[in-house]
Amino acid sequence: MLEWNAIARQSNAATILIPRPAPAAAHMASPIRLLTAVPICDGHDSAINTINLEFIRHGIEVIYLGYHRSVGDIVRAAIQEDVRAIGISSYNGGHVEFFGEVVDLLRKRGASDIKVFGGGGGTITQDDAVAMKRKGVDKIFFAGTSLEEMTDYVRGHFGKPRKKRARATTPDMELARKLTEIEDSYATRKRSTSNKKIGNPQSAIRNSRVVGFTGPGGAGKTTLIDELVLRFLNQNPKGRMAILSHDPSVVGEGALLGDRATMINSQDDRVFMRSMATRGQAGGLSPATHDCLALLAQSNFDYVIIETVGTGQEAMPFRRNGIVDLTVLVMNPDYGSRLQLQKIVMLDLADIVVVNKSDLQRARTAHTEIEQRLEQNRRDQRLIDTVAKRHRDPGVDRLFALISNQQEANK
Ligand code: B12
Repeated sequence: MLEWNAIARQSNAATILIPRPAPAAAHMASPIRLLTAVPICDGHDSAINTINLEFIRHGIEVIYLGYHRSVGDIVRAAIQEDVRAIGISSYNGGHVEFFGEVVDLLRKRGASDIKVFGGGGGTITQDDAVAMKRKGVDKIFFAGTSLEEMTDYVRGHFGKPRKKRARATTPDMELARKLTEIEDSYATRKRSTSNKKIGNPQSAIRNSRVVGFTGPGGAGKTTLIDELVLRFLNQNPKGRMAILSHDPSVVGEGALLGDRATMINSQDDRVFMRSMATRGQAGGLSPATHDCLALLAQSNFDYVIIETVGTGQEAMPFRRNGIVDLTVLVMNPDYGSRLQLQKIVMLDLADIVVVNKSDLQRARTAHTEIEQRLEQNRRDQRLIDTVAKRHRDPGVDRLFALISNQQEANK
C-alpha cells in the first residue's frame, strides 16, 4: 500500500508529492500495542492526544490511560494490557523522578521488557534526558520532533516480536500474556495451543459471573461500569473482577482504546482490565473476544464484565446461549422517535435495560416509551434509570443490587 505524505521534491516546474511506501508491515501477528499517559498532577494532554492519533493512523493500537495518572496506575495498566512500551507526556515537572519510578516499578514487578519513552516539549532539558536515560528510560523526544520520527521510532523498536520473555511473575501477568496469545492466534488465523486448552467455553469450568454491557456510543456504558466496580469493591473487600472492554479499530489502521481514561475506580489492584480492538470485525466485539472471555471466566474473578463498542440498531453482540450470563443494554434518552425503539434488536434480548443520563429533560418520556416497548416482549426484563456520572446515584445502586442479587439467586 502506498502512503502519500509530505515528502516533497522540488523540480523546476513544481513541487511533486512523492508517494512514500508505507513501512514494511512489521513481522508481528498483531498490531503493536502501546500504553500512553500523562503523569499525576499534570493535565497537559493535547500533545499526547495528537500523538495518539498519529500512532493509530500508522496501525498501532494505543491504550490511552488519560492524564493525572500515578506510577502505580500506569504500571498496572501496562502489565494487564501486555503492551510493548509506555509513552509518557510530561509538562509539569518532576519528570526525572516520575519516569524513573515507572522504570523501577516495572522492574520490581518483573516487567522490564516493557519499555518507557516520552516527551514534554521544552520542559525536559537535554541534561534531564541524560539523567532519565541513566535511570533506564529508552528515549525522550524534544520540541520540534516530527510525528513521523516518533512513529518510525515505535515501529523500529517495537515492530518485531519480543525475544524470549522471562517467566511471568504474577497471575495477572500470566493472564495478560495468555490473552495476547489468543489475540495473536486470531491475527495469524490459526488457533494456538493455549486456545485449545480453553476448550468449549460453555462446558468449561466457570468461576465468574459474566455480565455483558452494550448500547449506543455515548450512552455512558464505561462510566456506569466504573460506578458498578466501585460498589463491588466496597461490598466485597476481597473480591476481584475483570473487565474486557472494546473499541473500534479504524479500518485498516490501529485503534484508540480509551475506556481506561474514563475509569477512575477501576484503577485498582483488584480489577483486571483488558482493552481490545475490534480488528475489522463488525458487531461490537473482536474475533478473539469469545476465547478471551472464556479464559477470564475460568480465572479467579467474581465477575467478568464485557463492554462492547458503541452499537447500532441491529447489533446482538452476545451469542445466544453463550458465555454471558446477564445482558445489560444502556440507552441514552435521546434515541429519536418512539418508532426507533421498534428497530433496536437488543431491546428484545437484554435482561436489563438502563436509561442512563436520566437527569436529561427527555428521560421521563424515554422511560415510558421503553417500558411500553418492553411490555410487547412479555419477558421478565427490568428497566432502570441511572445517572452514572453522579456520585452515589440511587439508580446505579438499584442496578448493582439487581446484578448481585441475581448472582445470589443463581448460586
Ligand atoms: C498548551 C499548554 C497549556 C494548555 C494545556 C492544554 C492541554 N489540554 O494540554 C493550558 C493552557 C490548559 C495549560 C495550562 C497550564 N500550564 Co501549560 N503549557 C502549554 C504549552 C504552551 C504547550 C504544551 C504543548 O502541548 N505543546 C505541544 C506539543 C505537541 O509540542 P512539544 O511540547 O514541543 O512536545 C514535543 C515533544 O516533546 C513530543 N512529545 C511530547 N509529549 C510526548 C509524549 C510521547 C509519548 C512522545 C513520543 C512524544 C512526546 O511531542 C512534540 C513533538 O515536537 C507549554 C509551553 C511550551 N511551549 O511547551 C506550557 C507549559 C507546559 N505550561 C505550564 C504551566 C505552568 C501551566 C499551568 C500550571 C498554568 C497555571 N498556572 O494554571 C497550567 C497547568 C494545567 C494542568 N492541569 O496541568 C508551564 C510548565 C512549567 C514547568 N514545568 O515548570 C509551561 C512550560 C509554560 C511555561 N513556560 O511556563 N498549558
